[in-house]
Amino acid sequence: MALTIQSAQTIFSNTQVPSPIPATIALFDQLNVDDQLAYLWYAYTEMGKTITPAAPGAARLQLAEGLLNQIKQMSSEEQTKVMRDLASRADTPISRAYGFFSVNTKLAFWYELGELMKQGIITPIPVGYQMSPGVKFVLEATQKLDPGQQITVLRNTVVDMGFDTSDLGPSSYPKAATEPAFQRTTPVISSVKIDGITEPAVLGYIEAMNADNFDAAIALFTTDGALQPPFQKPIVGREAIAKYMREEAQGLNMMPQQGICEVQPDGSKQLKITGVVQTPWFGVTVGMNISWRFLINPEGKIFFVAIDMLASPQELMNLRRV
Ligand code: EQ3
Repeated sequence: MALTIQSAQTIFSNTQVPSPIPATIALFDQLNVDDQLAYLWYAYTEMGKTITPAAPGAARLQLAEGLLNQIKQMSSEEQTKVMRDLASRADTPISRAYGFFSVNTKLAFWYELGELMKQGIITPIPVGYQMSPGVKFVLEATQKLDPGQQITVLRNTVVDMGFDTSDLGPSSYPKAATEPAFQRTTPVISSVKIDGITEPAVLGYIEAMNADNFDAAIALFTTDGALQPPFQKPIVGREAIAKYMREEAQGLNMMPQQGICEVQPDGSKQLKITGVVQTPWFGVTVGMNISWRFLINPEGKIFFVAIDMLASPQELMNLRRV
């Protein structure tokens, strides 16, 4: 039987337990715009007492510099309006420009705005703002998450801001900026050992990703292969996966720990591996518990891999189908 992405998505689906991350984001989405901005301020500054993101490099900040300079010139009311427009995804020139930024440039933009707010150069949360019960409720829900889940909530809310440019025709795209590299601060993890796993495509994938060698990683996929990032639809085809990896998978430290491999009657293999991933934004201070679900075709190529955030550390051991 031919492998399909739809059926691949269902492998090991009975080991999936609902993640508290989308539930927390759903609560956030119900807040009004000022409450959303305030929530992010309190969540970010509170989190900053224990973990702080690394400053984005100069090359990345340069991509956001034009917008940041425009905002710096504005009155404090105008600055507040820009932030409200971003949070409400309004169609304004700044909100459109932000919508075209890559994920990491969006994060760098807000990182810098946050720094400028702390210095008093950009107006902080709206003047006279009083924390509403809704904000308190979402903050309390956030405090119950582990640090890896908390930074995922922050990341996903920031990524969703700005005007949704996905429906605009290619003629409106600005010239794509080259994605700056993240400097690795920790040594590359080169020798990969995963309890229970000897599959060369999987070991090769982790090794290549840990060296930011996306060409080598892509070569392990079938031409019609797919990669499904957490909470997203599958990205299909080598070219699309390569673009995604260059934008979003740089500088990651992947530390798979254990897995299982089941050979199917047609010779394909289904593997589930659990472990920890670190993002260059927070380095070794935050580990995210994740799983990879691989479908390897009978020729040993990756047809599908889904990356899922685990609901709790206990899920690291949840490898059985029963
Ligand atoms: C200024 C302030 C505070 C207040 C204002 O009112 C509003 C906002 C938005 C503010 C600023 C907020 C800021 C600066 C937030 C910054 C958040 C950051 C830097 C979050 C970074 C998170 C990174 C994460 C969660 C990375 C996760 C990566 C994973 C799980 C990678 C998985 C992958 C694997 C394992 C693969 O095998 C394939 C690739 C893939 C990438 C999917």
